[in-house]
Amino acid sequence: MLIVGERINTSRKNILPAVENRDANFIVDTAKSQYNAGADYIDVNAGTLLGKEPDALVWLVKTVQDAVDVPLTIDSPNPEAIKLALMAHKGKAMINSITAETERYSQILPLIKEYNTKIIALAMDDSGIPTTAEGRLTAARKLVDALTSEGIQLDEIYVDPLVYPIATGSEYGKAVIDTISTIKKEYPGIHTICGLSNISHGLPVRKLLNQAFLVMCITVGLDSAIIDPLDQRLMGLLYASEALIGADEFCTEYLVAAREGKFEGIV
Ligand code: THG
Repeated sequence: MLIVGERINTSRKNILPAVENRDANFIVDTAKSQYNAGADYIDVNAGTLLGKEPDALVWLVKTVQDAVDVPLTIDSPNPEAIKLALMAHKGKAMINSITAETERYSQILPLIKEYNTKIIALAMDDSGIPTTAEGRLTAARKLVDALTSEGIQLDEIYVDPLVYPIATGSEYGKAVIDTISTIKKEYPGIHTICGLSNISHGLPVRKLLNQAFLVMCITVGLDSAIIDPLDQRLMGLLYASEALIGADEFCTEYLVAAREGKFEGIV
């Protein structure tokens, strides 16, 4: 499982002032704690700063990578900000994200090629975010077929079905599950990724829903997740589910996590 740490995002109340004040220590601590908890990539998102976003994103890339040897997912609606962030990035970045929307697609594709990045492919097109699995699959297939025809390898593509709150439509969880399972069958070797926490928006005891949803997604083949790696129970369920579904050969990752004490305090 490829784990992307989600905590460096200006939509979080502690991160916003830290970025505005260029508080490098706070950002480095947030990066290190996620890395030590098992994050393979760290997401950086300064999207709420709008006009000040490009400078902030470049500062985040440099600040994190000066302190921690970890690649980043560059999470931005702004292609210009993504380009500047990629210029500052060391190693193999992941762009978050491309879509099948005509404009977004044409702006992001050259960046994937020029900077040889991994890419998160959102299952949406010019008609918006489809609510059904079939609609998401149509958008995802169009996008994946276009990317592969440009020479991008399936192993570099992370399809994100886009998670909607089940409080706004009781079938939205199932739509994500069906999208993941179908994409994995149709494109062997491709990756799937989710930001899980949107599933529980508007409901009480959100962590319970996030945890159950992660297990369900892993069962049908989710192999990457944008999560808070400091949530020990979520991480425990992640390692356990991977071992149980046969995605962790010889249960190696589960055993290492147990030996490192990652499950202490949750059982
Ligand atoms: N797919 C892709 N990228 C994404 C998302 C996705 N990037 C942004 C988001 N979704 C994933 N990242 C976060 C980051 C922080 C939080 C949730 C998702 C978070 N949320 C708390 C909440 O919702 O209650 C807020 C807590 C706080 O304010 O501190 O922390 O789906 N490709």
